[in-house]
Amino acid sequence: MTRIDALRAVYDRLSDCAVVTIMGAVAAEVQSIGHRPNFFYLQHAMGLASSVGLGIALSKPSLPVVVFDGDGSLLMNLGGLSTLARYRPSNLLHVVFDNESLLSVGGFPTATGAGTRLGDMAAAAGVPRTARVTTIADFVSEFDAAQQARQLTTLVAKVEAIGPSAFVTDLGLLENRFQFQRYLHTR
Ligand SMILES: Cc1ncc(C[n+]2csc(CCOP(=O)(O)OP(=O)(O)O)c2C)c(N)n1
Repeated sequence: MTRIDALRAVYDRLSDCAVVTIMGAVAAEVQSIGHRPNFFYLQHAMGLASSVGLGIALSKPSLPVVVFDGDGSLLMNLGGLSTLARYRPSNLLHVVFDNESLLSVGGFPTATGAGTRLGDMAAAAGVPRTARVTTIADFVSEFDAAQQARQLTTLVAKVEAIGPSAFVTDLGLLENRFQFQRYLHTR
């Protein structure tokens, strides 16, 4: 499974959620499918997308929040899993695209290729629902199940280490920030 195909498969489900992505390849891929005012790309603060998603989910309990994280990013902030689990907002879906790689900075391997299982780590931290998928069909079905369950979920999607050929955007960081902030005020 490629991440862009997985993103395309759930794109229509993202219109009524606050969406937070990590920087780099994922952000570029989401933008290549189509930016929306409810999408925020957390540039530079590596590892903290789930923490930003947690804050939004806790402050807007009726708003579904989806975080698109990466294996390298999550490994930089493993303590974030225990904080997610401690507050366990029912409206937060934490998707981790595990490509076993720091793809955005050249493709250096991460520990998940050597056996580290992020879903198990999330479960051990206390995240009440976890799943691991390797196909688009399972990704979509677990994505839907997580949103229907109304329970904090970490969904690990094993994906190929393939990304966009270039990270081109005409969306400025501040423009994205203010647009997203305005979106949150409407919810
Ligand atoms: C604190 C910090 N360290 C390093 C970087 C450089 N950096 C940007 S993206 C990235 C890799 C992210 O890896 P992963 O979360 O696995 O996502 P992928 O790039 O594979 O999609 C790195 C190391 C950074 N932005 N911030």
